[in-house]
Amino acid sequence: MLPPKKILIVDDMRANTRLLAKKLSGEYECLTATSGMEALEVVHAQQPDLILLDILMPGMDGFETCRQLKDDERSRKIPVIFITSLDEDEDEAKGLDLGAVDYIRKPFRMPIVKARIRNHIELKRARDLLEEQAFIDSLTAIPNRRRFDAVLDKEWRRAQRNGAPLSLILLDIDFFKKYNDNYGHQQGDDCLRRVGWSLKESVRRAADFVARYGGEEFAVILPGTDTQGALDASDTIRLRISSLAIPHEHSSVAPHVTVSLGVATSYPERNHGPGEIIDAADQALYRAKEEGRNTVKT
Ligand code: GH3
Ligand code: MG
Ligand code: MG
Ligand code: MG
Repeated sequence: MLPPKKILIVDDMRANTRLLAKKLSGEYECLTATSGMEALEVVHAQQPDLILLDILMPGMDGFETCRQLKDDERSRKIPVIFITSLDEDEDEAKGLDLGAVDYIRKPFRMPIVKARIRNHIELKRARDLLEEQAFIDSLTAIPNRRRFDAVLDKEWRRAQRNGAPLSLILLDIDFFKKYNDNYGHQQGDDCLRRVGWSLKESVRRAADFVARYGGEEFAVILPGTDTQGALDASDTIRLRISSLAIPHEHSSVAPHVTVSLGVATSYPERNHGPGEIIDAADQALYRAKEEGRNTVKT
């Protein structure tokens, strides 16, 4: 059984939060807050699945709270439903303009509140699933090129800010065309899956990011890692994939599947883009191929 979804109920009147929590607690885990500030704290600590937000509150009102939630990457995607005694059309329009998904007027009717919550949680679930699928490679179930581009961009900008090194490994399976020709595409696909998983298991740091970069090419982004660290990681990867001992009788380097790796490290400067680290890793990979494959080059 999945854990119940979490709903944050925000209202300056404790009687209101208590009533809603009581009515919803059969279906949901209910969190409460009695001010906008407290709501932001609870949101960031607990990551609720949906927020019911009062508008008229002393201090920061619901509109401002919603604005801040939508301005923050960590809370931007959590659906907000206003639940308020303000019943002018302008107020409702303003609430929806601020990014709320719905607007319920007090006094509310509980079955309607419940139905709307259920709908918005379901919509959010479907949206999350689609988004996830758009960023996952369907063959290997690891992140795809689209995801790679987004992560590299983010890490590049982070490294620009904090002056830390950023390393990139590009990995390419040796003589994979011959592998397909000899064993067939199905087995080729299996080989790609095994290499992808092995790669994922080889990287240890939480910040390290593995993706399928293209056909039989994979990439690893290593934030805060210098050249030596990236070379060490590359050797671990190379040996680990080699030790899978996937038979490859037509390979000229070994009787099993091997990989070549190109490593690049940057200290990203302002006005430079991540294209240069990709080019550098690509050139290093080319050298690894030239120098006989089953090796790592910078
Ligand atoms: P090298 O050692 O120089 O890298 O030689 P190679 O044969 O691996 O290089 P090449 O780029 O010529 O061939 C890559 C092959 O990868 C060709 C293509 O059919 C195969 N490939 C690409 N994507 C997939 C896939 O999704 N599944 C399978 N089975 N094969 C794929
Ligand atoms: Mg109020
Ligand atoms: Mg290739
Ligand atoms: Mg290849």
